[in-house]
Amino acid sequence: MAEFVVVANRLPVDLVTGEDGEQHWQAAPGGLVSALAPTLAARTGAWVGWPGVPDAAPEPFGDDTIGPDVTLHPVPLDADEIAAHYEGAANATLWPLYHDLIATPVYDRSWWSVHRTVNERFAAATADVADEGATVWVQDYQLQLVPRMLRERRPDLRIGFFLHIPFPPVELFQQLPWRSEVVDGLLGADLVGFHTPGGAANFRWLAQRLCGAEVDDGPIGLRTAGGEIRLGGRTTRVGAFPISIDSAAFARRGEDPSTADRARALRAELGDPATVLLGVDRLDYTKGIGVRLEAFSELLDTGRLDPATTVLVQVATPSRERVDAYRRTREEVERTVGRINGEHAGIGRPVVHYVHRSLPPDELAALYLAADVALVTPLRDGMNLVAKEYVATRPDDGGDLVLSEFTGAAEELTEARLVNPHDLDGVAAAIADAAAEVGSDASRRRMSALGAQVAEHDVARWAEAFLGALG
Ligand code: ADQ
Repeated sequence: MAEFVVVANRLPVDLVTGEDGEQHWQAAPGGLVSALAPTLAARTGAWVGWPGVPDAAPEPFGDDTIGPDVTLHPVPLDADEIAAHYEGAANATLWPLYHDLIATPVYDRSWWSVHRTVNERFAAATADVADEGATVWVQDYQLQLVPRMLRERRPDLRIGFFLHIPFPPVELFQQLPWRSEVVDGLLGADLVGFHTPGGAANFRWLAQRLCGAEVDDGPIGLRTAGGEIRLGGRTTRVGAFPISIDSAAFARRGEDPSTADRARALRAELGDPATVLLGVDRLDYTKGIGVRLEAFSELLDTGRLDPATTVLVQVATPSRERVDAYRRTREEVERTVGRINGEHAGIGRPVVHYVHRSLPPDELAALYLAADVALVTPLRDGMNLVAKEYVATRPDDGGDLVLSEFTGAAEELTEARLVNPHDLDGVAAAIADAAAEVGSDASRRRMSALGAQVAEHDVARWAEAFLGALG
């Protein structure tokens, strides 16, 4: 039995099939794992999650990489459940609804019924592993029904929930046929955390409107649980807890001479251009990859950037490839890259270098160090860790950051060149200005301020603030 339980869509390890045809576990390192490892390791810990492949139902097992006393509890999903719950309700209903309807959400009743069943399964697995009075931290939009389901099974638990994506404006959220169920599901928690105060305020308003809760109307605190929602004799608190990264680890990589060597080699491989622009994203329609490609294209068309001395590197990790909107986004991005290169590249000298793969952390760090300007232009993003990773990897205070106002990160990284991703002229102007001012005192001062912000507010502080508020 565990005193501290993390519940997330995925386990911190993936079940993969090796070249020998045998299945084995492979660490899936990520921000969440490094943020929670200290808390998990300090107590008897458990992590409840899906192993990432259909029908896998292994017994719980220990994982020493996180801590000596940490047990992983796989929750099995079959292929139909993956299609209806994960690809359907989570990624074709909730994801687009919570990201401002950039794609049209699909409201499918059969998906939702499977979504409910899967949330029940996660709640039941958690109820089985949590000790009397344990603390449980449920993560993200796939599991919003879990807090209520778990509360009903185990009223003794202290339950926290954190939403990693934006919580939408109330008038958009009201479209969801299961809106009251979701709000009530979250109200099963003692503390519900969001990236921004705005998301928390939207949720509080909906709790009153849809569930008849009593709420206070004070300002929502940052890194504290200010807002209170009272329903059925219980109180749920809400707060804004902006997530971050392991800033020191990124800074160490940035300072490592081997990273600088690799960054120099990368620039040489790119043909030693005067200016390197960089985009790094999951290939997702929310990330605004098309926006920056169009802005770049216009700058080349109008001669404001020179294709002989400027390159754009776009690294896009394959993502959710079985969901239609993602297939279309990939086609659009690849068509645009082809068009720009067709119009502006020289023979053997592309102007857009497009990589549709995930890169290892060392290579990513070298790219961050090699880039003069990082382009982070989502149409909507809960936080955006790439922006924070880029500034944390630049202990030289070099580089520049063009950042969409529509990211959670923009509320903290206020010294970045903030842009409205719907305003193509504005995005193009910010890119042109950043390219013209590479290495200037002004851009160094701004990068230094950005680096200091991310160094101070790292992911350990995020986890401490949330768990401190949860009590
Ligand atoms: P994501 O939408 O996945 O996360 P983001 O915050 O940018 O977005 O994190 C992406 C991560 O993947 C970063 O750590 C980045 O380094 C890595 N990555 C991206 N492309 C890569 C590549 N080609 N190779 C290797 N690594 C790559 C969701 C929300 C965000 C929120 C996070 C955390 O959508 O808004 O910031 O959760 O809460």
